Amino acid sequence: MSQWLSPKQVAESIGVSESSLKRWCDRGVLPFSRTPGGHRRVPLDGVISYLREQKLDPTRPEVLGLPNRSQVIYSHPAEALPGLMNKMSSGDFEGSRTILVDLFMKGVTIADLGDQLLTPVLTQIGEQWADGDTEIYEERRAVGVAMRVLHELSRLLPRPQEGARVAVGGTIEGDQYSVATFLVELTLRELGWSANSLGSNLPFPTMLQAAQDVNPRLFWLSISQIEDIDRFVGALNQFQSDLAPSIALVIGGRCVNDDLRKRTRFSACCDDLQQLARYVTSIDS
Ligand code: B12
Repeated sequence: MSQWLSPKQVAESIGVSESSLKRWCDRGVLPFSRTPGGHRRVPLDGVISYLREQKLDPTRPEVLGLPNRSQVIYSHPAEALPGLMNKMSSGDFEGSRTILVDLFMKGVTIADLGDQLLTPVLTQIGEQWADGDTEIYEERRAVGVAMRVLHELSRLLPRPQEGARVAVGGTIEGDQYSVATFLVELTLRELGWSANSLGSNLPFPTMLQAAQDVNPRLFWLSISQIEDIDRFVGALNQFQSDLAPSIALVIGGRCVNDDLRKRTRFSACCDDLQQLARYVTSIDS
């Protein structure tokens, strides 16, 4: 699916005439650029933002590369939880994508999709694995489905504007978890940041190098696996004092408990993505 669409494609997808669509472009309702031949081209993320803000249902979602909603549709994350659990645990990518992308199009934020859907679903799958009711391959498959849908949502989010605040982050050495750090990236991007997850299993020296090279406003760590707690506390505190004072260090993740909070230094410690969203909104203003 191209990231740029002709006015005809956008008009078809929304269910308005091409001439109305061109007028919307000219009145600034939708962003657009012109090809060297002078034709208007509308960025996909601009159309998606417009539909989300106006709470408009595209009449032909497939023209925008969105799932065709022939299946049961939900209005709120809580309603969708059992259905998504079912789809993700059976490895049904299309079904999971339909539920999550549809909620996103209805205006549900990435933070809420993560906190209220992906985290509870993966937690439940982890519990089933621990009880011997789920195979390892089923857990891995569910993570694969989550990552594929998140990649799709990433494509639908607005591209950062010139001068957007920059954030980078990832998971620490020995920590192979990839869903949470990607969710942090997308949560920040939805809030207008230029955010990039550096990925998983990153030694502290390379994260410090990244911080020096990129000079972000915010550096996040998602902490789901700690091999040696004392060594980790020392390394994290060293990292925090080596970071430029202008960089906010934000930590979160399953391993962040009261003991760790007391022993480590950071700018903010968040239980979930909603808290992160509130924190960045407070430093933005
Ligand atoms: C998928 C998974 C894996 C996969 C991950 C694959 C991948 N590419 O990501 C892999 C294969 C690595 C794995 C391995 C293991 N796993 Co595992 N895993 C899980 C599972 C099912 C899901 C984790 C997940 O992605 N959750 C979704 C994310 C989004 O949720 P989250 O991390 O909690 O993040 C939320 C918040 O914490 C917060 N957050 C997180 N990070 C950050 C960062 C910032 C900045 C902010 C603001 C917020 C924030 O926001 C998120 C959204 O709400 C969990 C179940 C569970 N309860 O989490 C078990 C689980 C964590 N695993 C477990 C175990 C036992 C293991 C293994 C030891 C198994 C083994 N014997 O090999 C190994 C450990 C390997 C290692 N060295 O890390 C246990 C841990 C038990 C314990 N007491 O610690 C769990 C709880 C399963 C269980 N119920 O027993 N696992």
